[in-house]
Amino acid sequence: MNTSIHPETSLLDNLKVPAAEDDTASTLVEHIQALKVDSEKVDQVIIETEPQKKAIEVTVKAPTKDKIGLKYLPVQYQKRAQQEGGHFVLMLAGFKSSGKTTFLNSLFGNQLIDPLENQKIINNLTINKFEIIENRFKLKLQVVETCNFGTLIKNELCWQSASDYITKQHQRFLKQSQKLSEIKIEDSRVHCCIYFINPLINEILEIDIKAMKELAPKVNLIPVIAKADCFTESEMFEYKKYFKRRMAEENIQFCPFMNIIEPKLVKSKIYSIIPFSIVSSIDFFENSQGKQVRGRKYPWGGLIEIENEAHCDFLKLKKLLLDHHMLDFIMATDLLYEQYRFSYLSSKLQDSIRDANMDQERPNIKKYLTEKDEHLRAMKANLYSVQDKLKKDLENLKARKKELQNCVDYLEHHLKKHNENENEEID
Ligand SMILES: Nc1nc2c(ncn2[C@@H]2O[C@H](COP(=O)(O)OP(=O)(O)OP(=O)(O)O)[C@@H](O)[C@H]2O)c(=O)[nH]1
Ligand SMILES: [Mg+2]
Repeated sequence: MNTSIHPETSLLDNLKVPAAEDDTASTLVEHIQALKVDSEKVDQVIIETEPQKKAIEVTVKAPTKDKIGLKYLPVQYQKRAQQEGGHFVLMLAGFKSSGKTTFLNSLFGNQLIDPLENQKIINNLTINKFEIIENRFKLKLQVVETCNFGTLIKNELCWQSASDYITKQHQRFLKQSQKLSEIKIEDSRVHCCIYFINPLINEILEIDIKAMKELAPKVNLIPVIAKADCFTESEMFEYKKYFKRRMAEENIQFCPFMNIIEPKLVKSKIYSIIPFSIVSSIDFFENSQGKQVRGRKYPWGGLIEIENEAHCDFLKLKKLLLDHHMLDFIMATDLLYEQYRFSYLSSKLQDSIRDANMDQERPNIKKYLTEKDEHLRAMKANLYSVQDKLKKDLENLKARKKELQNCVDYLEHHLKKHNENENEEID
């Protein structure tokens, strides 16, 4: 229930609550009376009544000079954020020499990383940390860049290191948050991954599709067409159409978690523009209006101004990332992390349920095995006795055979003798 109170009249007169209807109402009245004392300093107060938790809005005139009141809460937050600073982890993924480092330098208008400098590569990734200060606000920036993408022997898995890195940071954050420790958790979860599509006209490489399919569900992924100055305006228009169609066919969704936080942002500032056409440079040139602009100048005299929205989408992406929606990316990362945590913990739970079931089943299995064991032992004993019996029978047969052989020998001997005697008598 919302009730507006005119400052000229009493709080109680304006409060449309039935007089002392129940305990809640009378408690509320006490609350309001107590508030009356301080009401001069308060602009808006929200009171929650127990147990129904109805919100009652009270509007009171307040002098502006005192910096007291809820309206100054955002100021306190702002002050605190200013003191603490922020941190952002940006991943740049894509083919070798697609312009990742030049894009980073252009984004911050500074040579943060020298593209020609040899970087320490671990697991096909380089990691650089920076502290960027703007108007006394400190931003800790961590940049993770893929290396050797597309140049490995097993190229079909070249995105694996980027994907593993993202998962590992979630794992690390989960492990650290499970520890009951006072130490502040170092959060290195990736807030945004800019994916540099290989600039081929009328084609998206299978490897790019596989990589985006792998990364899109894990991180706020933004696809960009690197070196967009290789495209004409109509080629770019057609390519963007083709890209959107292919992504729909492959069911690849970009920044889906942003939809929960900022559905309008996803539609208007991400989906309608992706893939962002990017031209990067940190060099300044004079444009046709005599203004110094960052751009790329070509031998035939043409100039592309990277921050001119008529030339490419660099400025739109810069505004999205740095000026207006950095916090949304951070919040969407929390949701992605929660999704990771949920699936990790539920798989752990399933494992322990399986183990518990095994524990329950263990006595039955043991009984079954003992029974089988006894049965086998009995069968074995039976076999031995049959074997003994057969052995004995064989021995008896052998003895009988011997006896019979003796009889045959005896008879043959006597027959022979008898024949000899007969022959002698005839002679
Ligand atoms: N034409 C054109 N060239 C660009 C653009 N961005 C970068 N380059 C050039 O592309 C080359 C490679 O740029 P890098 O920024 O080093 O590319 P990378 O992706 O960081 O390269 P690796 O770290 O080696 O994978 C350089 O010569 C850049 O000047 C662009 O928008 N247009
Ligand atoms: Mg690089």
